[in-house]
Amino acid sequence: MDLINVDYREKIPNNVNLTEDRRVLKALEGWHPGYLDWWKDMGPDGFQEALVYLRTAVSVDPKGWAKFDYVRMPEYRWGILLAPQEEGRKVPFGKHLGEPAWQEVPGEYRAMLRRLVVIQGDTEPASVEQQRHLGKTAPSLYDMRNLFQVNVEEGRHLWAMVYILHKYFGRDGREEADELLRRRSGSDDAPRMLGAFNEATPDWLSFFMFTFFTDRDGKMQLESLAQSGFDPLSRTCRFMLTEEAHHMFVGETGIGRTIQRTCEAMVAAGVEDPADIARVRSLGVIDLPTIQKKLNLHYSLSLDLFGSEVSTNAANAFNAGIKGRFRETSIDDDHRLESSTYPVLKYVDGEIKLVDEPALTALNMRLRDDYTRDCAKGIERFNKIVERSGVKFRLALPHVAFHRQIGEFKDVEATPAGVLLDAAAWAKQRDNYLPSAADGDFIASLMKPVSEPGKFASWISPPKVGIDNRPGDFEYVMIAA
Ligand code: BYC
Repeated sequence: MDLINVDYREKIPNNVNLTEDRRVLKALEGWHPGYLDWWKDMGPDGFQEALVYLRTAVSVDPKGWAKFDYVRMPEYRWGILLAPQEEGRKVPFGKHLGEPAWQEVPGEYRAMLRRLVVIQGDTEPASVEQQRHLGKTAPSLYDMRNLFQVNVEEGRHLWAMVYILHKYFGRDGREEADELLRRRSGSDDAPRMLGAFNEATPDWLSFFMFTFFTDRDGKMQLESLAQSGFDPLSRTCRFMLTEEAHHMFVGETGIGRTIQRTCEAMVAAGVEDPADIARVRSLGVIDLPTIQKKLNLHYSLSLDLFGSEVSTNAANAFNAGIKGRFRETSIDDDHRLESSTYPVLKYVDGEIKLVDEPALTALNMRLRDDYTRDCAKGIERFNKIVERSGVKFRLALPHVAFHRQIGEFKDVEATPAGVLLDAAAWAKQRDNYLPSAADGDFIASLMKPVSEPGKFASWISPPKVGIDNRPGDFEYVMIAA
């Protein structure tokens, strides 16, 4: 069995030797029809028959792992791909530091591991559900194709977690895998597990913000799970990260192209004041203050995904060797954190203060700080686009106390600058900080589909290069195939 290239003769393409693993193969074959039903019900609405120019993973070799071709999405080959096993890999942190990495689930950590795998798995179909209506308002065939690429790969990431559940968790794993197909984003009875995955993605700017901010949380969480002493989880997450990079590319270039178009239109029309929203909007582009509000919303929702700043769950998972830090193996310390501290931003006696906490319980805060640094670099790239155009405006990440539902700041209100507000002042100011209903209506009015190859909606610039180096007028989606 070739563990680098994937066996595509099988119904479920894989590099985990499924043909030899009858029990798991049978369990996955049993789960497959329910998955397809879910995809048809909850996947991209109205485009199930379209031919989409998609990449499919055919190998886990970093040098050439994907091939591109036209595919109908329900026929996409969702496979199970793990990064190759590293000979002699050791648990890289926690109290088992230096012991051989586990190839089976350690009994004492079973419940903890299953919970993390289920939470990770739950986010993947949730995002497909959130984005299912967007195809109908795609600003171009290029963007439509990118949306569908992200969607099929989130579907594959669900497969990745379901494989782990079926292979390593027996009967309760099978039940959890079924539950992953039962919960629905935004449902009252059976919502998805984490807050941001129950929010609507009403328009394409939200989609780009989601892929910039929320997929970036995905990257941070996957990086931490890729460090796991439970080797199959580590290998699964390592390969998922390869695909995740494209999702963040879609977000970053999507926001960047939106900003670019706004600035170009402002310069061409001689509009100098970015706050002159009515004039900017009359040009058929999204004004920069509204882009800032969308950014405020999606960043704050994504910060909630890191859990509480001080968390015994996080400490236990680290101690156990189950979930590490971002790029754990490149950090120069004892990888046990028994006696070190980490500064945590807290709400103390009516003020926001940095307080030293045991580093072990502060792991969510640390990962969130790594995330914030990564986001901030992206924001600077956006500011360069604005600067180059000559428009005077700067985008910025809001303060971490702004608009939070989880953790230290969940019971207070703060401005994007981090100034605390009482409830009445917040209610008055809210629409200056977060998208208002009127902002939503304006953005919705721009969401007119454009389906002629090479053409783009008024509010977004074309990309610099095509996917798979295809020319500008390439037909990325054959809608009426
Ligand atoms: N919403 O100790 P605490 C991705 C719960 S995104 C609702 O503060 P902990 C993707 C928590 O479950 C990455 N509930 O937090 C992106 C716990 O409840 P129980 C997904 C929340 O456990 C785009 C209680 O509050 N992967 O891949 O240290 C597209 C106290 O928890 C929330 C992961 O997240 C919330 N936001 O950390 C597609 C990795 N936050 O159990 C995909 C796996 C906390 O006491 N998950 N709670 O009833 C984890 O590592 C951790 O569970 C969390 C929370 C980081 C989520």
